[in-house]
Amino acid sequence: MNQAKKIERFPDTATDTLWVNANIATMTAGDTPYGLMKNAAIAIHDGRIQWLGSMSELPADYAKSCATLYDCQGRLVTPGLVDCHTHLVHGGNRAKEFEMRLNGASYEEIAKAGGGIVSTVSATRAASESALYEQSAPRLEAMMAEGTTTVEIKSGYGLNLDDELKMLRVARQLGRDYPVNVVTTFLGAHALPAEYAGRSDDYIDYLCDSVLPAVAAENLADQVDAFCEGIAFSPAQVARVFEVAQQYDLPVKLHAEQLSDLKGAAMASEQGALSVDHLEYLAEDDVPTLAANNTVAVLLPAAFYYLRETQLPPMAALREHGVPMALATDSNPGSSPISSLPLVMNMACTLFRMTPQEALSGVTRHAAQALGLQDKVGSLEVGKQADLVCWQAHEPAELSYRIGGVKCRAVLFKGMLR
Ligand code: DI6
Ligand code: FE
Repeated sequence: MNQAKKIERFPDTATDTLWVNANIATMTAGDTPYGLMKNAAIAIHDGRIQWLGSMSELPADYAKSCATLYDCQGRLVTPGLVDCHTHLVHGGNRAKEFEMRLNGASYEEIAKAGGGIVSTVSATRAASESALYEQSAPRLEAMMAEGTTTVEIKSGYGLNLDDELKMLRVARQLGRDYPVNVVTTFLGAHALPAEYAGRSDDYIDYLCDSVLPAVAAENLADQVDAFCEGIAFSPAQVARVFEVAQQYDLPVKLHAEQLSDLKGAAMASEQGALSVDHLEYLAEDDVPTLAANNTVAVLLPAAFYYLRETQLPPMAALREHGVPMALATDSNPGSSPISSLPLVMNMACTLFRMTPQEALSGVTRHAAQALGLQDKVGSLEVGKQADLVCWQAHEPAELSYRIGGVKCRAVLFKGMLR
């Protein structure tokens, strides 16, 4: 770190908050594992990181001028966690379906029998905007308690104009009310609503002609996603939605290769998608396409676990080609009712054989990239937003090693203790 530059950046201002004696996993790119700085300090001013470095180099006036000083006592500090793929806003739950699955029904069978996503659609449509907010807020609070400071929230259980807008408004409102960055995603092409049964192309027309333009006009979505699957939409249908998204300058991403290989990931990557998500059935041959386009592979081990999937994503090929791998909860009522990113990290290590370092990169730097926010959050660097967690842990590997339950001692969001 170049100290002269740091001081120049914040000329005559005092430090607001100073964290000392920390083991800081900065998660910056480079050769140092975790970008780890032992016995280090971090100074915050105006919601941003003002200075970061070894205790021995800490400018004396920072300690004198700061309003609040935290002694981390050697504990681990990481960037606030980024959950880059969630379906947090939805009505109802699917505990009954969970029971059905345990009695032998498959996810696809449940979907074909009118259950699955479509049953959550009914509950979401039936909920008023305020009821939907009230149901969703506790899930956001649960995520925040586990160290999440940025969360992506998708629509996709409304599947008509009013209810998709309602979901996105709830997501935006949560972002205004809670100390967390919320990124919203339009996922109108999540499932075919019953009223369009047998007319999926007409539904895509409706999304492209009516729903997405209204979402864009109200500035309710930051990006656009779709579910490319046999039980959902074809790559050609997804491509039509992407075309309209691009007309509105909205970045795209895709649920791809979760249950079968439809070649959605390569198509999306070629269209410049920020990420392709799930990927258990991604062919090794398609991995170089992701690498060439710098598309993030978002892996969702909790959905893999919950559906008792056995097909692993092509981990070796993803690694070999240097594809950035992110991790997310996929928090949703059907295939991944989970809020904890640290638990997802453990699942990524045990189920996908990711290393603890890959897992932490997956919920910080690479997850930020999956949202196009890598210049703002996801690593601890001077000038970045001061979102960080001090854990009841000392080494970065502890976050992946525990099966949940690592406590946040303190969480800072935009420089404010929350
Ligand atoms: N893939 C998933 O795992 C979730 N959506 C998707 O496209 C499942 C959503 C649900 O079952 O409600
Ligand atoms: Fe999902």
